[in-house]
Amino acid sequence: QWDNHWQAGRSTIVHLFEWKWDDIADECERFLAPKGYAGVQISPPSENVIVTDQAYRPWWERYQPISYNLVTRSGNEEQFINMVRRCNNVGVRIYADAVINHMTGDRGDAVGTGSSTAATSSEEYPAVPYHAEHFHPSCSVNNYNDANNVRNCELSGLKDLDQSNSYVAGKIIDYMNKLISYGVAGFRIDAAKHMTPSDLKVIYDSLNDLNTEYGFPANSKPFIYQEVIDLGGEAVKSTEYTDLGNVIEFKYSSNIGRVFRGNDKLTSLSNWGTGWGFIDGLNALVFVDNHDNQRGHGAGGAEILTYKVPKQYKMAIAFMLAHPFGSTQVMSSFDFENSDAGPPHDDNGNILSPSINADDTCGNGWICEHRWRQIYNMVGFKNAVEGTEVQEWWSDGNQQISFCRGNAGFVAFTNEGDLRNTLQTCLPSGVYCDVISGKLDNGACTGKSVTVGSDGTAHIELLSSEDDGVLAIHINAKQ
Ligand code: ARE
Ligand code: CA
Repeated sequence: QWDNHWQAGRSTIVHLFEWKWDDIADECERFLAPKGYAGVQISPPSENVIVTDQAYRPWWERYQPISYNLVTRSGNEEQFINMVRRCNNVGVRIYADAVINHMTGDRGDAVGTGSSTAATSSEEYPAVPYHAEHFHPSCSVNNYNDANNVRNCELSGLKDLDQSNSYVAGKIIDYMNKLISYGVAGFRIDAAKHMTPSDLKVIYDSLNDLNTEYGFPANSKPFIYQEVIDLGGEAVKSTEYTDLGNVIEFKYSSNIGRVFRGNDKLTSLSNWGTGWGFIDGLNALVFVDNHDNQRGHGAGGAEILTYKVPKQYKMAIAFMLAHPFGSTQVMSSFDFENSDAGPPHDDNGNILSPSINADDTCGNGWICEHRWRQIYNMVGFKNAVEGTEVQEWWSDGNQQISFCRGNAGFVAFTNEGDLRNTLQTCLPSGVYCDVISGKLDNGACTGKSVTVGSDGTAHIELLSSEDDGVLAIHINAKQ
């Protein structure tokens, strides 16, 4: 449950938020595998209610399941199977977002993306089937100081399943085992905070081993990462879930945002990790932003960095990928102004595919942060320095830092002022390409280059006027 099943030489999960299955399959082959990404978090594959009372179909309708049939705006069951096979074939793992805490909100007689119907007000979901007896009595999650309220009442009015009921647990287990049989490598557990750890343990313990037909070794357990928002000061603690699997460390997201927004000094990052009150890195899944907090849902508020603040955002992601803490995840968004609006779509509500520009970036309303050079090249950095430690931490005592990863990589940041300094890079002598301002291309650097001397030092220049506030070099991008 803790092994993320990343292949050797790969790292980082990209959340292809609201992407269609066919597009994800293409993306695994044409981009994610060649760039060294380890996996994809997909939007919930279970059939969801169609929300009809808004100006557009909101992204969040996918967090209101109406059945466990695999048919959504992302595609149908056949397309799902095909995606997981094609991604696994090129060594990219698929992690499914499992919405198992609840079903829909109170939406009267409702229809789902696969034409299933439900009488939501009376908690009748015939396509599972679930009936009223499978849900907790109605009450609202309104007191985060009371674990029973958080777990046994309705989050945002969503009909709250009773996972202590063996029939309910069985339906959830069947759903997750179906996804395992199709080759997924694990699950994000949505709203895990709102479920009782002992009930989750029963479910996780009943999951099948990963399917060896997709290249997983025998006896592999699915990777589990649980959404437990714990910024402190509430009844439910993330440590209640670390015995069950990984937990998303939301303190990481809010703190890295605060620091790189300039509200704290980069020098304070010297003890980044458990020194900041985070759970242990081996238990933690981390990111700069996710689909909730990038738009003011969930937790973290104005501290969260997103694609809308690109310079600081890329610095924060570069720091995350340069630092060894946690299993890393990168957000890949569609452009939004309104926090409820769904993905780019046609007049019939069908999701549009991203277009791909000549410089690898996306169009058609898709941001594709994972295709930004500074981001995918830092995934390459992370892969190059795998297994090494942070060494030779340097700072100016304020907003400039640098450090080595073993003898494999070196990174420098400035969030204020020009950095001009001779620094220890820990690298063998030679000329290295900065993978932020460019890359190594046919033996030459398309961006800045750094000359490392025989003592491992180099003159580093990183000016506040540059597009990016980070410089990164590693052994796989040596001239
Ligand atoms: C939508 C409408 C609601 C409506 C409801 C039912 O927006 O107005 O009442 O439907 O009809 C997402 C959206 C919700 C949406 C829901 C269902 O964010 O807006 O509701 O889908 O369509 C808490 C939870 C945490 C949760 C966040 C959002 O603890 O688990 O809230 N995050 C996950 C997903 C979300 C998803 C759901 C759960 C539901 O990532 O995308 O919701 O499946 C403090 C607490 C946190 C709390 C936070 C916000 O910080 O510590 O625990 O997070 O406040 O309340
Ligand atoms: Ca619950």
